[in-house]
Amino acid sequence: MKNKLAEKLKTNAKPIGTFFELGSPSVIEALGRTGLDFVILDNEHGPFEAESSRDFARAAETVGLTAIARVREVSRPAVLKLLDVGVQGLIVPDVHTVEQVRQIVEYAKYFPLGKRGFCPSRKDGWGFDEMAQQSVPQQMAYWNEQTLVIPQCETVGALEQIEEIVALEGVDGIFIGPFDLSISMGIPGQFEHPDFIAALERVQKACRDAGKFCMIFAGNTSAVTERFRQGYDAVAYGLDAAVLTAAYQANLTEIRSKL
Ligand code: 3PY
Ligand code: MG
Repeated sequence: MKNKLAEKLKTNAKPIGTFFELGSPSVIEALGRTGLDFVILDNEHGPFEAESSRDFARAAETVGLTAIARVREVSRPAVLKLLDVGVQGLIVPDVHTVEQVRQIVEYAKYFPLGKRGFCPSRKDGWGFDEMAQQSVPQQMAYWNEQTLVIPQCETVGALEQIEEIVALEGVDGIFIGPFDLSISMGIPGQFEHPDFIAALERVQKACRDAGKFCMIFAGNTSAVTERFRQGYDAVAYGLDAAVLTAAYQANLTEIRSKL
């Protein structure tokens, strides 16, 4: 299946996603009816693993949502299992060094960009989908283009080497994790701190200079619009459990105020 998120990033369509934590394919089906462009299957903070992520990826396909995954760690099995079950990109948390990013590219992209292991899998109908009838080099080129590799900038280490990280071939863009970045900088949650603002501007400039996209998390609706105004290419708005809770809270408060 074509990666619609990759297309939207190329055409500046301002895609909006959310973190998926609730761990039920039904939630994915519901999210697919909201106007969201993508979901991030959170294998870092969420309770589930690759086997469940397969069912979430399948549910996302039925409602036209792009499913990417936040990988639990930089390891070959963690990367391969998620990509082979059919997620269309990886967000890589807790990156500290350029070497870690090289490693993730090696696991996630096929030759010549990396050394991804080749195996027919759910992503290509176990070798029976149309694109799987092409030559092996053609298939590898196809998946390299379709598979987004997105390291997070959320540590001082990543920030200090962001120009080198984003320039790596095989890195498609950067995702800023404001919470962990601010914590790593010693200014937890101080998103208006001049050093934090300067850090974000540095990451955005590095992405622009390298011709790569820059994504960020935003916890409320006005922060989402503000981030797009600031030039971010995509925004992850909140997480499913929090948005659900906030909606019920607001509705219940309104109902009770009228009783
Ligand atoms: C962070 O803020 O640290 C994230 O990883 C995403 O919001
Ligand atoms: Mg984080």
